[in-house]
Amino acid sequence: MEQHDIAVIGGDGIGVEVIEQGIKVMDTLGSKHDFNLNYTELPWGSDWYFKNGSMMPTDAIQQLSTYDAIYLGAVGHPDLQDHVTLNGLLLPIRRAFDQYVCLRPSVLYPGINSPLSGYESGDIDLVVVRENTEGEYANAGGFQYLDFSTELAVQTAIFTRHGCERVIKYAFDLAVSRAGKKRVTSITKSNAQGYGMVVWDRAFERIAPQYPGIETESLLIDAACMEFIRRPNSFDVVVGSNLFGDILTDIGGMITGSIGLSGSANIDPERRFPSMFEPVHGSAPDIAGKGIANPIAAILSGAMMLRHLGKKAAGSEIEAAVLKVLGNGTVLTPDLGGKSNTVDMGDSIVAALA
Ligand code: GGG
Repeated sequence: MEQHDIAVIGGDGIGVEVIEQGIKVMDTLGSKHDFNLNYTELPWGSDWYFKNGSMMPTDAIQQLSTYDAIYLGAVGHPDLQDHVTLNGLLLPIRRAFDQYVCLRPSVLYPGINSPLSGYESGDIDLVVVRENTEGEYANAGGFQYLDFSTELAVQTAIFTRHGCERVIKYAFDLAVSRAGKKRVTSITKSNAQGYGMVVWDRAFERIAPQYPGIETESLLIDAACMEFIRRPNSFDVVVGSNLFGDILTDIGGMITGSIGLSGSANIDPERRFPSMFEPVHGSAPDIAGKGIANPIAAILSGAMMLRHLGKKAAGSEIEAAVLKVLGNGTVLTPDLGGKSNTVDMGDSIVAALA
């Protein structure tokens, strides 16, 4: 039986609740698909911060490097500033392991109503490929005169030719492999951001001709936000910078019914380091502890992890079970208009696997 060592960081808020369901679902398939996931729970996040003064230990990256993959819930706590939680855990992990591709699909599933009228299941089926290690989330900048009336900050976005080209190339390869519209949309803002985004555009223009079978378009981020609402069915693969990808995938979640359905993968495509799988949503402190969070985003992130580990059939089986449960429409969490709880949803997906 194949063994895989998985580092589990439930993190904060609903992160812990939804990850439990993901583990339950994945474990259901182990013996059928000949794998065993050995989980190590790492109690890092905001509670760790309150006790130790940091979001994770100083040797966290060293510890994580020994695992085959990382399965993460969420970070964010109402008593901690968000830049502390994000810069103390999520972003350093993505950078340290060069997880330069963040894959975030947005699919309108059976039984789910889009808030946009006129779209049926399957009409919206796009994937955002978000640059995940540099751009606007590069750790470059600083404060001066903090707490004085002259307080100032410099926040620098980093766009390298290498960083842009590799993620754009990944997006094109994905468009070739998907049974989609064979279309790559580049998201930019080079009219206003006349340096970094110009390097981005130039990389896109250099890579695109290498894929003559793929249609291309380039949209400014503001227009892209509008077009995600106006013509979401026209998109196939969308490639954008770290910040733009982050924003667009929240819109992608909402137009496909709920961000509680959006899984994601932070991937090192060269497989030198562990990749990390996490729901797109955050810790949702308003519903944390109530047991009503939708675990599907975490469950679908688990399916992406299994695919990455080479267990493609198991990943597909989980996706099919999710579609079956949503299509039945009897077990729905409150974000989808239902009254079921987190465990009910996890259990019904396990039952659908059987
Ligand atoms: N599930 C991951 C999580 O906690 N996300 C919160 C967040 O703000 N993420 C920003 C990002 O993905 O860059």
